[in-house]
Amino acid sequence: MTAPLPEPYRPAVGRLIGYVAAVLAALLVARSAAAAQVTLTSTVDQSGFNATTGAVNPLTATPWSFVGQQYGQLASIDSITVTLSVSDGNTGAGEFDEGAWTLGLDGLDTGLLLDGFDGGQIVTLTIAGPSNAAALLASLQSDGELAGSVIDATPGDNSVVFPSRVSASIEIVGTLLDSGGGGNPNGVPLPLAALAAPALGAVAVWRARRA
Ligand SMILES: [Ca+2]
Ligand SMILES: [Ca+2]
Repeated sequence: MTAPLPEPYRPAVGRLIGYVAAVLAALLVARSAAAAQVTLTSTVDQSGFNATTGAVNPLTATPWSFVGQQYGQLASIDSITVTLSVSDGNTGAGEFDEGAWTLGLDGLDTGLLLDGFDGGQIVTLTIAGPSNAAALLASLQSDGELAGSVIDATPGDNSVVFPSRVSASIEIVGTLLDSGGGGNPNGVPLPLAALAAPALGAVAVWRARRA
């Protein structure tokens, strides 16, 4: 059996490379943390729409507004969650409009299926998606607002109400632009010193042990 080399013979340069790698790894983690996600939220009154569905039907009385939130710094929209109330929706399981309704935002079809709104009653649901994320982001960033609608792929067949005395809410989770792109108050990377401190501390301990 061959005994391992005594500790002092292990090349110091190899250890230093290890510590440098640890610092770089910490920096990489910090970079990905800097590409942070934010959540934008808005709640507005529903439209009070009370009619037979057309192709696009107004859901929000006024557009959902994100003014004052970080919509301008988004690089992507990652998820959209909407809460709305519908009276006599007929998109419940087995009902005739099941699979036919999707959420519209500024007229764009998000692909969020609005199933589960049963006929004959007011139902409030929270549903998450979406598709068309890039186009939605562009429309959001044009004015900070998104008007909500219900898109009926089979229009003209469903008498519904989007009651006006309740509100509809939306939550948008997006990824902020990399702070290197500038102007992002929430994406400021940690100072290098803060990142390197743990690794430098480890080096100091190592050196003290060697002394
Ligand atoms: Ca109906
Ligand atoms: Ca329909």
